[in-house]
Amino acid sequence: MKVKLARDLLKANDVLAGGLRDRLGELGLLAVNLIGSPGSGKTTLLERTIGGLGARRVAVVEGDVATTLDAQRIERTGAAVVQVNTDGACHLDANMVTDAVTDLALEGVDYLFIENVGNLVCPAAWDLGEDLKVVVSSVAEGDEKPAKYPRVFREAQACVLNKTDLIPHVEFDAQRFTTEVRRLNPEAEVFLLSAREGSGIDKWLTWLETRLAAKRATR
Ligand SMILES: Nc1nc2c(ncn2[C@@H]2O[C@H](COP(=O)(O)OP(=O)(O)O)[C@@H](O)[C@H]2O)c(=O)[nH]1
Ligand SMILES: [Mg+2]
Repeated sequence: MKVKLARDLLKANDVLAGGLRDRLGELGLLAVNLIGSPGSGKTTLLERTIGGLGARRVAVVEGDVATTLDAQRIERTGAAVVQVNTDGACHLDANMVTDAVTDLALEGVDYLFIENVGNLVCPAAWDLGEDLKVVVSSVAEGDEKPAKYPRVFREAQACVLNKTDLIPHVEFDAQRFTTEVRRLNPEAEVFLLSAREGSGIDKWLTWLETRLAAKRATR
């Protein structure tokens, strides 16, 4: 029975996510679901990405268990943002995001970024109507994370390895990390970057622009 309940919940979520995907598709924007551990640098990556793309082109849904701290950071960039507090839940679901986007003016926006609750496990199972899932990992977490948490690395269209500026200070084998990601998911793009210092950001921004153009070309 428990298994059936979980399946029904996921099915209901998928129906809602499909509706949201259609709506976002009509608006012609690219929706990106950022998934990663707490502290991997999702919000810093967003701040840096908004700086590169231009605040007027970006809207953000911030997911956290509690507080509006991340939404306050995004607000300072000038991008439109709404915070969702899950009150204990370890992931966002399509219902929360559908509700959140009604508070965002999306006309003229090119990108909707959804920062999921910091967690490498739960968010992988929940479709949020996004076009792309991106997993954000950092060198401070260790190079074996793809092997230990394979599902999210398998499902993501891209993997950002953040905090490369710290490699000289931590034991991290970037080759081992990327080899494992490629083994799990040969199609995934892998970006090695430092959201704090900006190195490697250009390739990430170019990839986003390419994906946006590709989505619009199929409309
Ligand atoms: N050294 C370094 N620190 C970073 C980098 N990106 C984020 N951080 C720091 O890591 C901590 C967590 O970052 P945050 O963006 O809040 O992570 P989130 O919980 O995934 O949203 C903060 O202290 C950031 O300043 C980076 O590229 N290099
Ligand atoms: Mg954050």
